[in-house]
Amino acid sequence: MAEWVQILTPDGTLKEGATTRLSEERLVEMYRWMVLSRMFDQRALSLQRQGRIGTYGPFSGQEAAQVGSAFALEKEDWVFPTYRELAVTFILGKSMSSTFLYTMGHLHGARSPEGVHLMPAQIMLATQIPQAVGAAWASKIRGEQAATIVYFGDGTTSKGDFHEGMNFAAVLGAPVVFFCQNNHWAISTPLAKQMATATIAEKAAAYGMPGVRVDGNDVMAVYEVTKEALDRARQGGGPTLIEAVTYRYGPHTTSDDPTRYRMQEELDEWRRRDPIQRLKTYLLSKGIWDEDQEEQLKEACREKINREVEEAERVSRSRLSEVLEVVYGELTPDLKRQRQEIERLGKGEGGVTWPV
Ligand SMILES: Cc1ncc(C[n+]2csc(CCOP(=O)(O)OP(=O)(O)O)c2C)c(N)n1
Ligand SMILES: [Mg+2]
Repeated sequence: MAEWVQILTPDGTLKEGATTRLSEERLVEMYRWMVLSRMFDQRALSLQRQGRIGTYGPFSGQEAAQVGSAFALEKEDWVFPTYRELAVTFILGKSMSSTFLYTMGHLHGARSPEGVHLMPAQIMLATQIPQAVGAAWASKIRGEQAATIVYFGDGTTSKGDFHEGMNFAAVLGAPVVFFCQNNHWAISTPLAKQMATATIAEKAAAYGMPGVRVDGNDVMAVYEVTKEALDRARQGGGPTLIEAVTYRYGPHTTSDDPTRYRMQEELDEWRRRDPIQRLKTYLLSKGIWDEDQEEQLKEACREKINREVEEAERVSRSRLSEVLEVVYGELTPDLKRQRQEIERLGKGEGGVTWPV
């Protein structure tokens, strides 16, 4: 395996000579977020199977990459996520109920909380990358102390927008961190069919920026490399590419069946490097966590997730006319005409029975 930054090894002990600047309290806080995120993920999967939410893209296995990087962010920073970074959005303050609403096709589910620099989840691969570079460049021009982080997957590095974004960021010295969650698969396409380089991090050299490869299942190492990159960006040191090496346990989305293209042995191998189990082992060995606390945490998470599901299910369905209302502050003449058409259809003309 190519070189990477690692602090916490899969057996839950610190690598020889490695230290973390994270306090015990912060580590416990990270652990709580990781457990809550995994339980959310499992619940969402089961809700989809019951037909209570729509298509869902699970992220179990990738909690350390998400929680570690989110903990390195400052309030002023800008965040551009994909569909996969739900744990990041929870830490930034997006509620789980609004995420459930999103998966139910409710328009308000895409909304970020007021005052939080979080963009909506991007599904069109890589398109968020040049946008994030633009946002970072704007921060630089305005002389703000903010950095931008943009998330994407391994497969996304094959798109032109990734290369354009990387080049512009380096040329402009934009304060942006490119955070790639290399989970080894782009739906059913494995990494080896995606690129001919040994790592994603090494691509940074071609653009003139640092590239860092990190054990993405090691929350301490992910925090460390992300914090360093964000601090450097805020201090005028320009962009960084981070490759967090991790694995998704579940299907790409609920419409996918990974048993058709992935070997069980590969999954078993990654489960032995589980990000949550290794942090738990560490916390137990330090005496800052015990099985009673574990039980209490799981019970509290279950209750919280139940409340969030109930809250989402209480919200009435989006009205069809809302799709027009959320585009502009004031409707354009063309959208007004479309609204009239929707109202006409809603009255039953054309046999349509959607809520309008
Ligand atoms: C422009 C574009 N092309 C194709 C797709 C369909 N698509 C959705 S996710 C995906 C694979 C993405 O893989 P990766 O970048 O590794 O991210 P991951 O889903 O593994 O987190 C593809 C091809 C899309 N959403 N957008
Ligand atoms: Mg991937």
